[in-house]
Amino acid sequence: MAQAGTARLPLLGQLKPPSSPPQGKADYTLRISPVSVELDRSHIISTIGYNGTAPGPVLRMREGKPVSVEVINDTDTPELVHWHGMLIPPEVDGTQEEGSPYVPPHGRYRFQLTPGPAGSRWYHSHAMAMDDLHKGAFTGQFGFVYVDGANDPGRYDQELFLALRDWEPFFTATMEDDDDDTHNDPVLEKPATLNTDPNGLEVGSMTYSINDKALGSAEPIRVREGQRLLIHFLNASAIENRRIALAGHKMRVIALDGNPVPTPQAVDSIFLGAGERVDVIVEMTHPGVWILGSTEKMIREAGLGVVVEYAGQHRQPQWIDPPRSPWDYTIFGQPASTSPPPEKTIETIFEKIPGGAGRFNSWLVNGKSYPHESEFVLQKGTRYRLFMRNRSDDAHPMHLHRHLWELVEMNGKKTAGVIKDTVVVPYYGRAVVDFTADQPGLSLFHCHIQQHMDYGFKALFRYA
Ligand SMILES: [Cu+2]
Repeated sequence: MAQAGTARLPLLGQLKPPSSPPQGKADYTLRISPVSVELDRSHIISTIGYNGTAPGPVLRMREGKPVSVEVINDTDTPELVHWHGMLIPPEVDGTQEEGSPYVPPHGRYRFQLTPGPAGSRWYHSHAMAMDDLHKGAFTGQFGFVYVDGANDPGRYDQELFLALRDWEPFFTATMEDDDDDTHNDPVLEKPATLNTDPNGLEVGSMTYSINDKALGSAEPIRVREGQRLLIHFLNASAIENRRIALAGHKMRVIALDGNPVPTPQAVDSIFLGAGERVDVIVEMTHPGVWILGSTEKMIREAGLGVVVEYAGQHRQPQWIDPPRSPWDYTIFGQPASTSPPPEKTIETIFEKIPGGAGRFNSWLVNGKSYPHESEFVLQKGTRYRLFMRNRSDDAHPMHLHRHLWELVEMNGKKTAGVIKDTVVVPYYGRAVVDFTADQPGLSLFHCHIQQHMDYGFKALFRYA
């Protein structure tokens, strides 16, 4: 949608609130209903989406300005709309475990929320799926929320919202993901003896897109030499972590999970766990026709990419493999703090029970599956150091609802100043974050891979 004087959004429309909404009408309306997604001309899939599309519209909100969102559920399944990365109360967080109300089948629910903090947030179904791959995050119920505020991304000529996505999930014994890229030196949490029981089925996919189009079927992102692109990436996958590159270009990372980083850095590729966002600035200095997409050839060729075309250039889109350097959050941080660490610590240990849920694996937090009744009780106003020890052979994107955490250590490497809501804990690795318990009410802590969450990989944090 072209907008005079602001960024062009070639791949997604935006919903803006009317300047003076009519009495009784919500600022935004989201309608949950069946949709068709035309990934390419010969591949149209059926799923559930918002407002007739998947992803749903980019919702633009202003930090601190209360809004109402009317959600109308045209399906026969109770639904939950979660506002990922927002600091809002449990009643509107869209999470059954926290006691948020469902949007009833063929019913509606009006959210009243105050958007914040500023930056790239997103909304998605938080319904459980279990062994039904047509529910929850496996559907097309996802979209960006961009909260405008004091963040200054600098000058740019185009702003793009790109959601990475896989479709048509199936249960499989073999996984194709980029977890090796989470790097693993040292393997601080590798158990001395490994459970060698045969693994249960995980979820895979063979069809991918950026937003709603497979590589080659969207209109190219059209650029001119000398332009600067601001790209908001979201990994909206229910399943997998992903690495992305733009052939011929470096990307300057300016924000992680929507929060500006202390030390922006230009990198050859970016890595996003399921649920994570990365904002980058790209200088268009290398005329040609290029592919922006997954660094995995098979996944890129199965749809996860989009063409970037300079004005006046006409040729086959080119791909160049970027150097294989491990993804490291800490390069965007600042030197570790020398002040004393928070006195209160929370220990979490993640383990997989291969085949622990019949055909599937089950997952333990501190030796047990959900629920945890009394294990995690927070004192309001207290700052905590949270240790996440991953004693499994998968990387897990861990998310804590309604709070922001500051990265202090990744696999033994100290840092400060990187503020996130989701962190990929490398396999057999460790992540340590600090956070302040300043959001009373229940808060869900979980792996953002839908199947892992459904089969035990979650815990409730509660306030005393
Ligand atoms: Cu997981």
